[in-house]
Amino acid sequence: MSVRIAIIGAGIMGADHARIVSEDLPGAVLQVVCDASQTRARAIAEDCGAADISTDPLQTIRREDIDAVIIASPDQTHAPLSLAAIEVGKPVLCEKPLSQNSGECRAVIDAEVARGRRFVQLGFMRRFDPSYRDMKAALADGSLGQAIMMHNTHRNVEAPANFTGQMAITNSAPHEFDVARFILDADYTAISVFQPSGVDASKTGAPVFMVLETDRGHIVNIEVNNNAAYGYDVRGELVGERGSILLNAPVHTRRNAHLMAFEHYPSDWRPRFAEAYRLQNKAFVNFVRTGTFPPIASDSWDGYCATLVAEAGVEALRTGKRVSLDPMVRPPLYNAR
Ligand code: ISE
Repeated sequence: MSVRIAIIGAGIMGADHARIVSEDLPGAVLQVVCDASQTRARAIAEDCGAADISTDPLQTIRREDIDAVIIASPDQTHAPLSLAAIEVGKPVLCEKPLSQNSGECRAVIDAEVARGRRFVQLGFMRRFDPSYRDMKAALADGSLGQAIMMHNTHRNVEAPANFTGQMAITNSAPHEFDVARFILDADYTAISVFQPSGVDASKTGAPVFMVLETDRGHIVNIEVNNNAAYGYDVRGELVGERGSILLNAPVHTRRNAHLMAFEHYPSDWRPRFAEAYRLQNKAFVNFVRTGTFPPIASDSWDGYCATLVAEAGVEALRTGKRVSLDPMVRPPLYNAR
């Protein structure tokens, strides 16, 4: 039988998940689209052929005709809705971040530990991106030697109106916090955050530059510039003792004209990471069917780690000081990789 999925939140990511479920996920059906706005839920349900719509997320999660839930509603709803799904024993694919508050992440971990299994697959989709996967494989095959550093750049065209420098750390950078930690197989021990002088820090989308240290001695730097103007651009380079590997974005053509060469940039992250989203959602359906957590996916523990470092980053930005992170003890449930 097909996995019957409810999507909660019919904004930019909810709409994308609805399209993926209806067009690209054999073995899954889009059963319900739920959104606070009935009009928005209906529009997406009609576009993607969902069986039903709802405006009540808790009731949606509890419906008997729902096997699994994709949470794509605003950040502050992620943890409470994940908890509601765990309570009724339904697997969740939750958009990042799990919460912007580490205490709330801890509550999700406690609920999973109490039930003795993982329910939440977290939407840090970059782990599924072919270019990051190549990077991880290159490190594993030994050709680069030991990893030393990882450079990361994360640029959006224009920050949403509510975006502060703090949200560059709590909403954008968690992607890098997670994927660098995954590739390097290390935990962070400290973070320092810098802002170019002359930048109005209260301005929407003020850029930040972060330097992180890991418990295996790596240095990781991350530039987040949410007002880069020219396009959505994510770059990364892993530097090892004997070589380095750079991410390539999927670019299909290069145009030559007027004595210049041009390549296309997408206007946001969806085209850049389309394959990552598809593979991530496919892994989620497999998780729902088999009960086996996808080996490379992020879980609640990974979400907690990303939020802890984001909280430390916010403090580092506020105080201008390097902030250390305490070593963490991973509950055995999350060792099962
Ligand atoms: C947004 O919320 C995302 O998740 C995107 O992947 C990221 O690139 C963007 O910076 C975030 O604001």
